Amino acid sequence: MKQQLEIIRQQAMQALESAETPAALEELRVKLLGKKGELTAVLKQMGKLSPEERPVMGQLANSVRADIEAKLEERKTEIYAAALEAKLRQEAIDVTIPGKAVTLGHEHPMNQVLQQIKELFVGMGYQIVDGPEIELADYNFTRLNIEEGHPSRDRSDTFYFTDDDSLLLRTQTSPMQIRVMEKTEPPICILAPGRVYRKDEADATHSPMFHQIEGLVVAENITMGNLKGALVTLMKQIYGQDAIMRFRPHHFPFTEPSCEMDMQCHKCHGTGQVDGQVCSTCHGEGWIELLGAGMVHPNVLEGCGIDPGKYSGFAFGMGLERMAMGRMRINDLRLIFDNDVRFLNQF
Ligand code: 2NM
Repeated sequence: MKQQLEIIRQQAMQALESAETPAALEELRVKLLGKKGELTAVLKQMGKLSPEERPVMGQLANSVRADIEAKLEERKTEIYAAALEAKLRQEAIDVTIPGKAVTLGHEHPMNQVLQQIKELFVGMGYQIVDGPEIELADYNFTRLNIEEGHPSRDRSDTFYFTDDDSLLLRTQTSPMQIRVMEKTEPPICILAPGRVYRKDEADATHSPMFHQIEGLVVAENITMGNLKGALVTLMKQIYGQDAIMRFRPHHFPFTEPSCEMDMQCHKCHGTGQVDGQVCSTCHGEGWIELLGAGMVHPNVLEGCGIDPGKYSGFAFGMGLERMAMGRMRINDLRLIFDNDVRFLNQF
């Protein structure tokens, strides 16, 4: 019997040592220690032993059981550790593999031109001002000397919010100039860029929403010469030092006198023709219209509490998209709003 027990111990140790899975271990535990197991089978024969032998064999059997249990525990720990190790190795992340490249965007071409214009004017001492896109008709029209019944007030041209036509989406950024003038004692020197809205069908040159940049300078002794200086400086900065400008008389309700500024066409150099064909850039005009401007109307100054006898001012307004299109040689306004990266990536 002693021999039997020693054999069980020895074989158990070997079997446990070579078990590689939790399932194999469990199988061995049942086979060795279970009710129908090998050790139990031996212990059942204890009754046949003499009273002297019984405690000795009992002790031996207990030590065999203890050894098997200890070995089971040891192998269980080892197998779990090995399984964990394998799992970790399998799931390991190789932090040295290069990641997916993030493609960085860049400023929209229109905003690049806006930024350039803002920087130039800030350099000349202008302050950038911002204001509401939902405006009172009073600020958008009346106080800009635009009389009742003027075509720009028409419901087919302007987005109104109310039946009495008192609240609207601003059609220009000039209401901002009014807001500044009524609050500020001259000298005033501001630039007001922003979105404006007009009921236009979208085509290559029109959009119901576009951007305007308007400027205003009010102080003592401001003349048309100051206006020309500021605008020629701006255009040469944007279109090149060799750009040629002209001023034409025009009419705006809010300025007197008023003018428009054109740039000589860079493609046909003012001739309107390229290789005997009508120039496609200026449509044969020889000039490209850039902006409107003028000396602020005395009615407008007075309406803001500024004495037109003491102060004078100039103002100008231009379309940002049109500037960007000329600067970046873009031929369709809609490309600016589509936000197609294939287009945007070219700038
Ligand atoms: C333009 C053309 C000419 C203009 C006038 C004013 C104000 F408020 F001072 F009267 N702001 N902007 C102005 C003048 C705008 O846009 C084509």
